[in-house]
Amino acid sequence: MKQLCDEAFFQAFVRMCDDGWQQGWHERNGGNLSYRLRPEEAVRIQPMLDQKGPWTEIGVSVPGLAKEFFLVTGSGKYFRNVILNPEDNTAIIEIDGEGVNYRIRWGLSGGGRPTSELPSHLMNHEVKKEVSNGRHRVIYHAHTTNVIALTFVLPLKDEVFTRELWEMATECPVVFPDGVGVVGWMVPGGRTIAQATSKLMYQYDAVIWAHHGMFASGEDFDGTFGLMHTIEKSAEILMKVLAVRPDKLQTITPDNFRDLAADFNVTLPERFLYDK
Ligand code: 2HA
Ligand code: ZN
Repeated sequence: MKQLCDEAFFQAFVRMCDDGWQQGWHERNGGNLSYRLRPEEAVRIQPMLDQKGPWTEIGVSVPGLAKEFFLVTGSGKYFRNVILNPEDNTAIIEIDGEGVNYRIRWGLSGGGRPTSELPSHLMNHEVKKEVSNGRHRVIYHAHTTNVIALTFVLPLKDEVFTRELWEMATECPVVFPDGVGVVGWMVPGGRTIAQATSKLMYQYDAVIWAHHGMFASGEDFDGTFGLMHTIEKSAEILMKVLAVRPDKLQTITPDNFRDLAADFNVTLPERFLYDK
């Protein structure tokens, strides 16, 4: 019989966990990943779903995700172990018809619960499903070192983070033309931070959590990992620049960005192209 681990989406999920671990973004049990299955994938895996766990409250209401299936990392599980034993470290969950409860249908073979950030993942999925007309399927949370460092030294404003990160690499405004959102420090793992983050997901594909990490959303694993990687690399360059010469000698100017936007067919909101 076909196994879940033969599915392409499952293999891409496991690979992405390992890629994130290799980048150094997942110390201990840090970070989490979720994937909203395509209808045909959910149908195909039904014979492999060997559990019907108890319905459990999500803690938030996501009616837009009623009856959807997700592959998620487990709470307290280490990204570095996912590739060694995916069945123990991840789970397939099903959302009920109202979008208020979930149940485990496969995985977490040694026991456990889905990621502690399930409210944020599901609220972000609900928003992104709506605004992308169903195209976005991946939500990724990582403890990206340089982005975290920046939240101690830059004002916690979307405009400032977006502009500074854009300036650090020419392709940045092409990769995240809508910019990045910033949430001030909040207690992780609950409804309040989920609400604040998902509100920003209407506008942005990436949201920074001050002194904690980042959330990224995308259509597939490559695009979502690539977005996280691009932003974190840009933050790394910015940290180096700030360490050596905070008053940059030269940079990419607002008019440079406007020229880039015209040539690369992207719209860059003028609110990020302010005079400094
Ligand atoms: O430990 O990253 O935000 C998992 C987390 C919580
Ligand atoms: Zn975290």
